[in-house]
Amino acid sequence: MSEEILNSSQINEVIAAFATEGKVIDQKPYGNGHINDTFLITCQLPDEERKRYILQRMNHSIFKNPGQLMENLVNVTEYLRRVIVTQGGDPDRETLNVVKTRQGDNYYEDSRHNYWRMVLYIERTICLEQVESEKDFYDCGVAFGNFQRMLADYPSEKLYETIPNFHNTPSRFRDFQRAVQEDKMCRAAQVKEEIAFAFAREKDTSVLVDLLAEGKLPLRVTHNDTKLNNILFDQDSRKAICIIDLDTVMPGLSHYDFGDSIRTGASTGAEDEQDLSKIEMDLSMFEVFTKGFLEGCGGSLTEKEIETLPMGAKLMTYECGIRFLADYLEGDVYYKIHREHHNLDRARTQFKLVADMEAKWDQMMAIVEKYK
Ligand code: ADP
Ligand code: GN1
Ligand code: MG
Repeated sequence: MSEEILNSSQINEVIAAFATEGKVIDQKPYGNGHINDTFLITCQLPDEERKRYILQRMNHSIFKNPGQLMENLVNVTEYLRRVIVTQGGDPDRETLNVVKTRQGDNYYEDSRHNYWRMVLYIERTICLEQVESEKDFYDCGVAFGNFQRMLADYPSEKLYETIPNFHNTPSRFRDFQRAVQEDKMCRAAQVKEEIAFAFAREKDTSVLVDLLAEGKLPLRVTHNDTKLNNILFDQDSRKAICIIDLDTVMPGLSHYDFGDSIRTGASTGAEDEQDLSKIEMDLSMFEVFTKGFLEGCGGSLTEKEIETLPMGAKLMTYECGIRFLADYLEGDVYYKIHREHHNLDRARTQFKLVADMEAKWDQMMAIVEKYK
């Protein structure tokens, strides 16, 4: 998505609105998120120490109500702080810490109606784009499971739905169908195979929402965007310490968090890999994450939830695929792209993963059965 390009003097003006410490000595674009514009800000303190901050322009065309989004973020992180302290953890490293504006607000609206927020940069951490070892991915499972457990008693009625129907796969399918019908960029004819792949799996889209409607799966407070680069590892201990990107914390199914992690962490290649022979769903990674996630959830998942986790992995991957393909058909208006056909490449990796999960379905089912 391409909003107005920002220049450094505009950014300096925005930084000045926040209650940072010291003198700003550097600011640069940062990270690989697909949605917000992220900057790393460095300030020099009087004693030669440095303090760093993450400044983000929230994507206002995706998050329609930045005020509600920030209220969620502040409430959830304050709640997590209290839980982390009770558990003897370090709340400055284990959750995000919002830096308010000099006026005391949670976010800043600039004169061009861009919405900005700031959090403390968590020092001595690493953010991975791809899993490097089974241990890393097991740790991710524990951390995402823990996140869900820590928020188990959070009053969900206090959470705004920042993106309605975020993981409602049938609704995502209807959006995809509309994009195919409208075919705004006249690209549908070139991607017939991918469109057919998606249409052939329409009946799967409602499996989880139907179980929820029938009362067979519980609604929980979930993160909803548990891709690998939304977790920070401690540089020294290599432990997964902090879950970030809390914009979509909303009521959801545990499958959403499980599935989106499998989609990214158990894939043998990058989300935008062009050589599809490099893309598979690694069963050992699937297993270590399952083990970690269930441990992190502290035994709270029901038998039905556990036995349907493979469907969470498949549907989150499929849903992501149809979202990328819909965006390609609509002219790349949602996700940031860095090359032509980027969204198509991303959709293809997701569909390759879905096909591989279907081929490995019995083994995936046997793994979750083992941990039930
Ligand atoms: P997006 O919604 O665009 O994905 P994120 O909030 O995930 O935005 O931030 C983008 C990237 O910035 C992350 O993947 C991570 O690398 C980095 N990042 C974000 N917040 C922090 C933080 N508090 N400390 C360190 N790195 C961070
Ligand atoms: C986006 O914000 P980021 O890059 O962590 C998207 C997710 C997708 C993901 C695909 C708010 O996540 O839903 O699964 O890209 N976030 C939003 O990589 O749409
Ligand atoms: Mg992110």
